[in-house]
Amino acid sequence: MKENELATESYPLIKLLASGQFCSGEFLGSQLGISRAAIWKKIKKLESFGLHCESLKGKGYRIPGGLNLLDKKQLEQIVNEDLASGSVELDLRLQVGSTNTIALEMSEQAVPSGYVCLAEQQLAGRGRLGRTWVSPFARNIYLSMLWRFPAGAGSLDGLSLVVGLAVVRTLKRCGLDGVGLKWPNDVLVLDKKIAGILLEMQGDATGACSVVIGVGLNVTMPAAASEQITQPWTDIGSHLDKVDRNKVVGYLITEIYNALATFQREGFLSSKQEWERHDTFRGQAVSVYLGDQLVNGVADGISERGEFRLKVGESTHVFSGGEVTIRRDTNEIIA
Ligand code: BT5
Repeated sequence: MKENELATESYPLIKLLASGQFCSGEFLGSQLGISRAAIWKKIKKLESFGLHCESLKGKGYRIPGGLNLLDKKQLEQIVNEDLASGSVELDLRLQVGSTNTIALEMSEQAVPSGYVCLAEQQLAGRGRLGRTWVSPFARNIYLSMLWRFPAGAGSLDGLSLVVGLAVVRTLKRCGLDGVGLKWPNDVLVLDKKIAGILLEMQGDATGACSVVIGVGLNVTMPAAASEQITQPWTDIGSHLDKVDRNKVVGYLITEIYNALATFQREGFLSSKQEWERHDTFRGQAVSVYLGDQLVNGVADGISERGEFRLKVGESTHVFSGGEVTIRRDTNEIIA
């Protein structure tokens, strides 16, 4: 059985246990039309999603703390109320390799700007330069939006920065303070990474192109999964008591949609000041890694096209996206 088939098969049971309350084997069996022994077998399989299920004699089974599952109807309602103009097509999946891969496949069909693939879990979530995005089941947000740019790739300077701002606006609307940006694609809260952005393009520099905008945003990261993250990280749940994942996703979708529509009309320049207000590295000693090459200097904001500016002595170097990784000049290890 393939992994996503297992997810589909297990989902009715996951929904019954999502409240976090104890459910007896008998109740679960009657709801799903199977025996108590079959329920026990299914409960064991939930471990493969990183879902630990407690069992107590006389009470039954529960997922401690419960799960805030994504709900398509609820999401559509939030997005429809929140989006002033335009429209979004929501494609909600349980388990995928990468939502970016699905959206890239959809971009080859006649799907318009605003198509969104969301998943409860990614088995091969990816970051830039072949890095991994840790994507446990039903805890965080994994989202990819497709956008078509008729003017071609030459018009996309600063796009990932604008998406970063959309994530910042979302987090602020949810009530989070201390949100900042790290060029080109990280969103930080009090210097720890809470979200990452991965843009993948199809088309060429001169003709029309399609861009898949992938965003991973941590909501309530389980401890076991967090052990795989190779740099300081955080999630919304560490800063706010109550988080409604559907609300966060709904806001995130409308903020990204609005940011892309504005970017398409106006380009990056109108967002530059807002980006600079959230720049966490400005004025700090940093190292820029360009493949094997290393340049040390002081972060000096961004250019009008959204490039990273680095002061080295009296001169200023400018770096555009792609192969660049920036680290603070400390001993901390940042991937
Ligand atoms: C990114 O790459 O930050 C882009 C991440 C984009 C993820 C989304 S999820 C939806 C869509 N589908 C995908 O397959 N991808 C996109 P990068 O700058 O290369 O950062 C990767 C690094 O971030 C890793 O090497 C880890 O150090 C760290 N990391 C991995 N998972 C993390 C997480 N959940 N939270 C915080 N940091 C993480």
